[in-house]
Amino acid sequence: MITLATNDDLPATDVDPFSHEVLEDPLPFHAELRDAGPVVHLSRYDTYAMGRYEQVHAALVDWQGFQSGAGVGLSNFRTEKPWRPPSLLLEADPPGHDAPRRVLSAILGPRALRRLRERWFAAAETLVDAVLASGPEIDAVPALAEAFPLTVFPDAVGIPAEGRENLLPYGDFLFNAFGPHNDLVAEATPDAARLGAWVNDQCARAVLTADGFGAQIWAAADRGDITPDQAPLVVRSLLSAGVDTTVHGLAAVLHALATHPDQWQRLRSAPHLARVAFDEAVRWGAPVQTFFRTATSDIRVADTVIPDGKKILMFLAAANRDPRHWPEPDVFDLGHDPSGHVGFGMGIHQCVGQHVARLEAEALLTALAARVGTIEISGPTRRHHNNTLRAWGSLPMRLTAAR
Ligand code: OVM
Repeated sequence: MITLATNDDLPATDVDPFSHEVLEDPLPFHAELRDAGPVVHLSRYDTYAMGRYEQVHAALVDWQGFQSGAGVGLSNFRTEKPWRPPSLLLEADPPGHDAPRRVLSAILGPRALRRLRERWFAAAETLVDAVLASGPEIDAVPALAEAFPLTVFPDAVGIPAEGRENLLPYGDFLFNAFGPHNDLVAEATPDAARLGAWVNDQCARAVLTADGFGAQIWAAADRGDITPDQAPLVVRSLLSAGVDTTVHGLAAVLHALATHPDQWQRLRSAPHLARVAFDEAVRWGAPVQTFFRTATSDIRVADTVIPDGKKILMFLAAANRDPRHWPEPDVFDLGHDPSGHVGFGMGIHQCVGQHVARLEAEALLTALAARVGTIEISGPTRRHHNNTLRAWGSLPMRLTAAR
């Protein structure tokens, strides 16, 4: 590798950000990364890393300099064959990216979601009543964080009931696959082809209900807004990005509220803060921790020149807690203004499903705030390790009904 003179001062680390030690608690590594400088070389992967808000934000909005089309994982599609056909949204650049993006933005936009609002609020109320009836102690991961998205989202897409148990394992594998080929990937690889085939089968027009997001994507193909061969891949994006992300986003906000009783009481007395609570949890907990980009030329960042074709790992989670940007980054507080956080990304790829995620969170938190008096951790919590997601495996909680 040619090391340019200007790179002589580039800080380097041989820490593996995808090791179990870092995945268990990434916060100390994130602080080291930010303090080391605006760009750090990850020697283990010959990759560049950014942990500060300023550079992560700048890279996210510079799609010309930091492309997605070579993959947003460690694997470089310029030289390696992707494990599945690339996403037309996530793993694409303009101009190809734009038509699928426009189609999905309209289908998942705030106006389009209005018709789901009442149904999702009612579903959340039913779920919370059932959880409260099941006893005071629950595991909030399966009982709430997984149960609610799985109750409303697959129906909204319009996939059949059969096989929905494949959704979470598929997402878990997909988000692991953005990282290196470590034990997390190896352990799930035997199932990946079967899960991928099942997901692909759900994207066909014939299996989708007439009124869901999936059918609306096919209708966009009928109008000529996308081509018919693009439609199943756009449906696949919904099934890829729409389940595990919201599950772990909801788990993050539930954990935050259970460990901050003052913020929980604040939410109860001002339930309109449900959306702020969720965005603050996405900032503070960052369910999607990292994504890569690829340098499209020798590109200067601060005093470093990142060579053409190198992968850059953007630590969204570290940027969301950068004290150079945020006044109280490590505090979870409904009085914060979390806007500008990069937990949903930023720029042309910023989460197209964020309004869906916020509506799910608003429905669930509103139902909880109206029915639950106290919410506290009641046993040992357990993390679930994933190369991209910051996830909870178990959140034992005691819920008491509001009086
Ligand atoms: C996609 C996709 C998959 C995973 C994540 C994501 C966070 C998108 O297939 O388009 O965005």
